[in-house]
Amino acid sequence: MTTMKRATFGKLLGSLALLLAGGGMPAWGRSGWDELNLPHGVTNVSNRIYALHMMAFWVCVGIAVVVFGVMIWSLIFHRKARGAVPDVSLTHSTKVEVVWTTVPVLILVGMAVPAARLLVRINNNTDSQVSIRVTGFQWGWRYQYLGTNVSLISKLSQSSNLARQLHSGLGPSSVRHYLLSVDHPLVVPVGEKVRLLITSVDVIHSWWVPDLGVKRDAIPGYINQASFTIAADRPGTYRGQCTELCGRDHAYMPIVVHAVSPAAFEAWLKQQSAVQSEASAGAPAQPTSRS
Ligand SMILES: [Cu+2]
Repeated sequence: MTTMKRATFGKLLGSLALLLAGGGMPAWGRSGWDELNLPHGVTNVSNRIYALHMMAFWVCVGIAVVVFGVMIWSLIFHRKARGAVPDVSLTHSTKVEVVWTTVPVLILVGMAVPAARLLVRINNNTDSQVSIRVTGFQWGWRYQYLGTNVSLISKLSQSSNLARQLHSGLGPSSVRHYLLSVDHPLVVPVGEKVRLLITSVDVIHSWWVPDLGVKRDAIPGYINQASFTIAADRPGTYRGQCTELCGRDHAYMPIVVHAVSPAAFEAWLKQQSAVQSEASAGAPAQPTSRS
């Protein structure tokens, strides 16, 4: 092994050791590692999804360590060079068969029970305080706040839209949140359960915001439900994308959710309602954005 190869190998081993120890990666930093992993998110459900994901991850790591450990140990200590001779008299062992059947069954049941519990929780859309109809279309989203006259058309922001075009004079790196920003974000209150009624007017889309733990298909002719409650202490902006390949501009219909306090949400809804009532009385509706 050359000195360079040895140094690279040493760096890799060092990084792996730090990673397994749960420490920060020297080059990536904590945020870099977080970027590679599933996000914790800002809802109770997204946190539970994360915990379940990590549990499954460590179970897989444990299985890999045991399986590869036994395999490597066998390769080293029972190789022909050491004089190992196959035991041809051994045809089967009931004891071993019971063990290798029971252990995986117990592992699977142990993972399936919390997963099923979480699925039931994810699909509980009752007792929501805010209901919003989400309609996917080529290429954007329409949000209608049920019980009000407020509705928004949310499309890729002007800056991202320009930067994606050749010879526009604007480069992708010059745009903040390139392809992840919109003209009119969805505004929701924190600490309240928001129910989404998701559908589509043309092809299948999918509404996906990882931080909310929500990913639901928007299917023409069907209404799928999803709900989330953003933690009261986590107002902010959360971004997502259409995650069903829906055609030419599939990559250009992002989702942006603004989570604000319930009081700010009520004020915003009132203001939007007044603006849109006025607009519908005269010119075509043109909702204003909060951001
Ligand atoms: Cu789409």
